[in-house]
Amino acid sequence: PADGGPNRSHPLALAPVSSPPVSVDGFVREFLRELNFGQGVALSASTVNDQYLALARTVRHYLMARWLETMRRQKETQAKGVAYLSAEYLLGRQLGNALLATDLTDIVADGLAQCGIDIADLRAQEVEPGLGNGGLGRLAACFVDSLATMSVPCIGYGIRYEFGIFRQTFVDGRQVEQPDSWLALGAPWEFPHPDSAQEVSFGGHTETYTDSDGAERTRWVPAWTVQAVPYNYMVPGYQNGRVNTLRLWRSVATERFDLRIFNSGDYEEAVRSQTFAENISKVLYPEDSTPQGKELRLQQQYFFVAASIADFLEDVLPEDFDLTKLPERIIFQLNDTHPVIAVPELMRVLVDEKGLAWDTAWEITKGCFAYTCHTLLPEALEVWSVELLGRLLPRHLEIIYRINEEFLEEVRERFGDDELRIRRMSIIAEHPERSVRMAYLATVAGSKVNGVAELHSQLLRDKVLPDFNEFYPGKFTNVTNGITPRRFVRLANPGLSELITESIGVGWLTDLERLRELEPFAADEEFRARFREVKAANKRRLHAVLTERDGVSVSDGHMLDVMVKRLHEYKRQTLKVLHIITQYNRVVSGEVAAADLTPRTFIFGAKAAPGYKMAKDIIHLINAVGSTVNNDERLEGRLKVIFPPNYNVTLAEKVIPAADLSEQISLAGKEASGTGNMKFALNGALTIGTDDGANVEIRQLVGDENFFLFGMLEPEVEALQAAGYVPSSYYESNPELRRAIDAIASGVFSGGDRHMFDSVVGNLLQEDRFLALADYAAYIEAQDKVDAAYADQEEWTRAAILNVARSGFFSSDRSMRDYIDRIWHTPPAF
Ligand code: Z15
Repeated sequence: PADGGPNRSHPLALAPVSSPPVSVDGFVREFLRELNFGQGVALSASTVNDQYLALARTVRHYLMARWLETMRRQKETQAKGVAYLSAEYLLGRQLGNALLATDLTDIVADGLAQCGIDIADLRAQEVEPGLGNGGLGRLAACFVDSLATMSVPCIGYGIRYEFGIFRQTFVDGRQVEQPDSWLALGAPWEFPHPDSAQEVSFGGHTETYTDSDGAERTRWVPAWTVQAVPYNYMVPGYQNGRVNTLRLWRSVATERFDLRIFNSGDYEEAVRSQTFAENISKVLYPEDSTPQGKELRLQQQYFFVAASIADFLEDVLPEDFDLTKLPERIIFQLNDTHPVIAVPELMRVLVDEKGLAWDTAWEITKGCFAYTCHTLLPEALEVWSVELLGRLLPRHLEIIYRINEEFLEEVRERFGDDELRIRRMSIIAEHPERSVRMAYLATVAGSKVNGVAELHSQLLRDKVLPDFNEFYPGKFTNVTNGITPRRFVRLANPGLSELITESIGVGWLTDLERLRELEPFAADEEFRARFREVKAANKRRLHAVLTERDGVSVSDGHMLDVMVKRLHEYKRQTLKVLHIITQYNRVVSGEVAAADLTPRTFIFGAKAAPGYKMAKDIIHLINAVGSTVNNDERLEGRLKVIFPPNYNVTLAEKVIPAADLSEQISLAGKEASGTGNMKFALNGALTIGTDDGANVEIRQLVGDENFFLFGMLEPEVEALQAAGYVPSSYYESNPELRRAIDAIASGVFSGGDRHMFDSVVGNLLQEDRFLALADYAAYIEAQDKVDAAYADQEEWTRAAILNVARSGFFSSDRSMRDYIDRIWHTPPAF
């Protein structure tokens, strides 16, 4: 064309090139072509990694036409969509999911077999992108999966950390962190677009000036700038021909910045500045729900959010877009407070750069954001010191101050000069240092604020943000979390999936409430036998995985009792340990014959934040109890403790389908939702759990008789704490509890060392913030009931089947429908 641009009307450019032919021969040709021409090796000379990379690239070719088509249609229709803003996406391995989405699993397995390759070996080669810590990051991954499957327009925005969540190892039972070099062997799923980089600036100062119309305006004069380079990932819907986009940002030094320093002659400084810029997306902060207030973390947050907003406004929207219509085109969903700096950023862009009036910009902004809160722990609510925020983002601090002033003015208009209320509701806290309360900013700016389970949303309204709930009637809502059944049932549990499909037909995977049709099968003896056989096969598979991975075995015929989640005191892994020790003591004291114990294997999986001392001490204790229990012959092999290091999505997919019992034992009122709890129920484990988070809804759905409830309710917790909780009184009045704690303190699990676990014991007896001792008796009683129930395998299986049949509600497809109906108003767009 005359203007030198691409010829968009070339006949072959009108539509994306079609997908490669879907046949075994066609696949083999494509695969070998990738291996030879992409990877540059002959099949005979290729390594497993070569083969894996070639396979991944072949499979992504099959998705490419659909991806391009999805983007083309979205550009054309400009249908309203979601921009999910999340600092974390805990994706898990991509290959299996891509094969499932394209329905190519069998063709690919056959084709590889013809090449003499076992697909399982290639699957095992993939290093999962661990770009998240735990529940919050995995939730984001489930949500984008569901939106693609439901054909809802969505861009996921986040950070391409060079190092994801650390790899956990144990040395003498203690956690040691290793860097997660997930990119080292190649990154076949990502598409970098350095040409679409955005600039993100920091520091400096603001100044006022008079524009050409004579208006007083402000501009930000930043001190330094980095480039944000987008890396796109495909988010394929399940066999629906749609592929959405996940856009993760990587920081690199700007050429301009480098050159300036370079030209000044300071080569070393120029290289240093490059390192400095690249630090921003270097590593995921490993604290799950305990923000550290580090400057680099705020840099990360602003970095990805500023790049995303610029990307959306400059590259996604058409050039002539009327910005006052923005709320009709996009909703920015804030995944916790981590991206909340997006609020003043959008204001800055609209007012300072686009020249809109403040009030107009504020109306737009309020219509474009919604906020999800994921916690109730006060220490998890993010605040940034005014000193730091003002130094890094001076214009944003000014904007936050003005938002706060106008907001507090509204509060005054409504409630008069109620200074206590004003101080309580101010976005700016004065003590212990002047700081910005990010959750308040998000609540003021958001069109909606949601909690992640019924109980959590209620407590959010009543306990965490009651003033705001009063001030903004109708702003608060609930969306109970969910999980994607594609990954956590279909991929993780093919045996169960096949049994389900044989029984109720296809279609349940995208309409999970249809699992209800399994209910009558709970009464069918033959079905129960097959269900048990699936569980047994999953245990054998787990045994094979753990033998290969860690050299440990899962004993045949044991109940598999699983507690997998981040290590946090409120989740109460120590309560689980006290139960194991109690069982141990019952046998070594002679009260219970080993032969009368229900054989149980306890599996733990948990990473501790590297700076969280108590959590690391608890990991050490679990490992110590494990090695004592596992090596004590008096137990006759009837109790076993396994703690495979580095629990991640990949391991979860093997552990959860094998579980009989799911441990969800947080102190009532502390776990916002939990999502592991849902994965277990959907894979036919029974839950022993407190009345907390989504456990409440699981129990209501599966029925009390199919759930082991124990422990204080949230109001009882409140009351006990108000009355003054004295943990040692429980120790003194419960002999079995005393014996368990004494065993730790007397060195039973530390080769006679009486001080090794002082911190854990001292904390339990003197502080016990999460009331483990208060719930101990009830927990042991419930566990004894579990043992009794397990003895009747027919009844147990019946209950397990009903757990599956009645948990369809916990599909993240349902969560997405709720977000769409209550918050986003973004219908599917085909
Ligand atoms: C995180 O993983 C969760 C909450 C947080 O505030 C942070 Cl910073 C990280 C978890 C909740 O603890 C869990 O209960 C919930 O299920 C999950 O988010 C997803 O909502």
